[in-house]
Amino acid sequence: MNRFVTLARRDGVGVITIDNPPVNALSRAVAEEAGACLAEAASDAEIRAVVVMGAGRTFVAGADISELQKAELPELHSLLSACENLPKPVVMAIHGTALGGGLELAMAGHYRVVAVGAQVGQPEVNLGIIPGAEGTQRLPRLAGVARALEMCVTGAPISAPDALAAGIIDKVVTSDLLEGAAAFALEAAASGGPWPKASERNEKLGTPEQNAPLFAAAREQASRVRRNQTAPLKAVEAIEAATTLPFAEGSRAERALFAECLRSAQARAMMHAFFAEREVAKVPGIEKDTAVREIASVAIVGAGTMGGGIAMAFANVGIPVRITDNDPAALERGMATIRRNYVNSVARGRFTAEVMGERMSRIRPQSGYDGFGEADLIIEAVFEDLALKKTIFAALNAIAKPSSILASNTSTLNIDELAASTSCPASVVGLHFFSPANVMRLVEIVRGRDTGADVIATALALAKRLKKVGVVVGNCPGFVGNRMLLPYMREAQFLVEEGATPWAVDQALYDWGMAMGVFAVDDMAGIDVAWRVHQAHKHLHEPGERTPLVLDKLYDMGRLGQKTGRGWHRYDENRKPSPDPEVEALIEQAARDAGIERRAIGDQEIVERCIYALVNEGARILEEGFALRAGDIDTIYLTGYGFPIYRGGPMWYASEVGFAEVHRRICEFRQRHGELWEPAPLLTRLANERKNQWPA
Ligand code: T1G
Repeated sequence: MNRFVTLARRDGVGVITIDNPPVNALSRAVAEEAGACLAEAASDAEIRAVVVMGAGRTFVAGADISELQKAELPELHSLLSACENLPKPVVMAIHGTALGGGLELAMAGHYRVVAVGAQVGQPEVNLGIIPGAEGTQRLPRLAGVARALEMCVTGAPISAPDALAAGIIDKVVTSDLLEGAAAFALEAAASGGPWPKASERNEKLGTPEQNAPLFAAAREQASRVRRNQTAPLKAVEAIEAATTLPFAEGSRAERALFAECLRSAQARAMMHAFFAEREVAKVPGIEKDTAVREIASVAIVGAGTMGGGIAMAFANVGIPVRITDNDPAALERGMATIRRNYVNSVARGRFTAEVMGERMSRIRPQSGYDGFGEADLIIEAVFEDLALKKTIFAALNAIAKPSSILASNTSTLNIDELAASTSCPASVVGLHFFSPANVMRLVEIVRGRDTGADVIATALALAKRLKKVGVVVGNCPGFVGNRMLLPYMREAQFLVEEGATPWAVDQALYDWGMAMGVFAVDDMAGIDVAWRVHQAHKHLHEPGERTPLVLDKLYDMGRLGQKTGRGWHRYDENRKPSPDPEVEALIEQAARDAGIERRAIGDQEIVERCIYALVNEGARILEEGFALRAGDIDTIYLTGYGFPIYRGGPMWYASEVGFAEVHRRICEFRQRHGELWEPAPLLTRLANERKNQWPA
């Protein structure tokens, strides 16, 4: 008895339905059962044509990634061949998504009929692999080399109309999909065949002269948009094989490249990241049926960079926003920035001026708190000053409606202290967005001592609605992301005092994969912001503890980063950074005055001291319970701090290096640099127990 795939007979059409919730992943069992249904349909004289479709919300969203994670090679070739060589027309009826192995299965059919709103794609590079079920061989034959390269190198899905125009699908159905597909299939059957096989279509494969510039451009694009990632380049290689080898040989070449990718550290890291990002939504005490408060309107206090970006994030998904600032000029500047950002997006063709108009119309600037009493959610986004925030929370408490949620965008301050300024601590939560808030996917959802389960559930659902990743964290100074960032930035500053230059530190971290170097991030966010965080955390330092020497000097000199053209680096009018000899001299002098011996420092030490500082603090956070899982910490760094996806996040990276080795290096750093490098007890325990997995 099949568990996942069924064959139904419908007026001469054999309807094969794949039902493997939630996304009909093509697991080994599903592939086997589908093959059996095809064989049955082939031998049933009553059946003149076959329609294959998915049950529930989508067609097939790919091979089962949990099987791939075990480096199990999916065996799909026999199913694909059975489809393509069936002596009856096979029509793939696609709704929702046909991704990865799902599109590859679809392309093995003779025809593809798609519902409006469906998307198709080869997103395998997002998992550090390439299409492994003949997708790199059939797609260029259906859509041409250029389109196939675009889809496999970027991994971005395309819409039904684009897929139709590209020749990937045959028809977009506006009415009932099964109806439309069955009719299409019977028409094809009536034609008597032969029915088109993508594997035999060579007319779009181009000539070596035509293709050479395409492959060169695709390799350049792969290196640029997916820096240091191997899979996109392997995908280009596989498509190249499609243009130079017969189908069967090209498919063998693809399978070899696929196997190579599947067994790579990058694929392990990116599959970890895939599941970790989905796991963050599973929070103990928050069940699928936990009550969620309705959020139909939002109000924001503070129209600075963060307030403005947050307003855009809500307006972009259709939620009206009121925004106020006690400084009318700041409110005006904030609205001008919002408008400028939208104008830039229209200019880049992201959406139309009409859409811009709709979004702008949802953002209502105002002075004072009129109407704030109607808002379902009020977010305070003023600069980091506890006293000011407490005053604002007390004022909001007086006007907010009982069902309203009061949230703070603070990046470091104590949520319980803010909640204590209200009479409804259960409705108080931290919603820590990342700059630019209309772009960055991460939202740290800070759970206070009294924050209600319904408020956490509401925040998680809201993050999904904003197309962001909400990660629930505990209420400690700096929460998770920024708390780990402090030792990371501390080490970077110590490294330059000991002999490296800010430029060399940034280059080493960038080459290792970080989206930006630590000093470039400081300069972008503003040295004044880092200075304020530094001041706010001074009380955490032990007496006599070594602290960075130069940041305060830069602040005192008005070197605030990009916005003043000078920070750790120097910036030209296009904000292009370059090394600043004045800062290097300033650092040398500060080190000399502090009696610090300077020496040559290599990239490996730079990377290890910065990344292991992250890991060590992450381990403390985990054992103190301020993060639910190591995967949550990884997701925070991957979606909020520019950590390279192909390294899986700091905690995953440490488990790949091996806890014993990370611990050994940390002990060496403690030996040389002191107690700041005291290894986290959890890390010491795992290293001693020779374990390489963080506790679940
Ligand atoms: N395998 C296993 N589980 C999957 C899965 C998959 N392919 N896709 C999704 N899930 C689970 C996910 O973990 C979550 O589980 C639930 O489904 C809902 O997902 C041979 C080798 C389809 C766009 O890369 O992009 O085919 O947390 O929360 O936001 O060449 O899921 O509920 O327990 O993301 O609506 C290629 C991956 C595979 C697509 C839906 N395919 N999936 O998004 O839901 S490699 C992909 C997605 C391959 C072949 C190769 C998205 C989605 P849980 P969700 P969503």
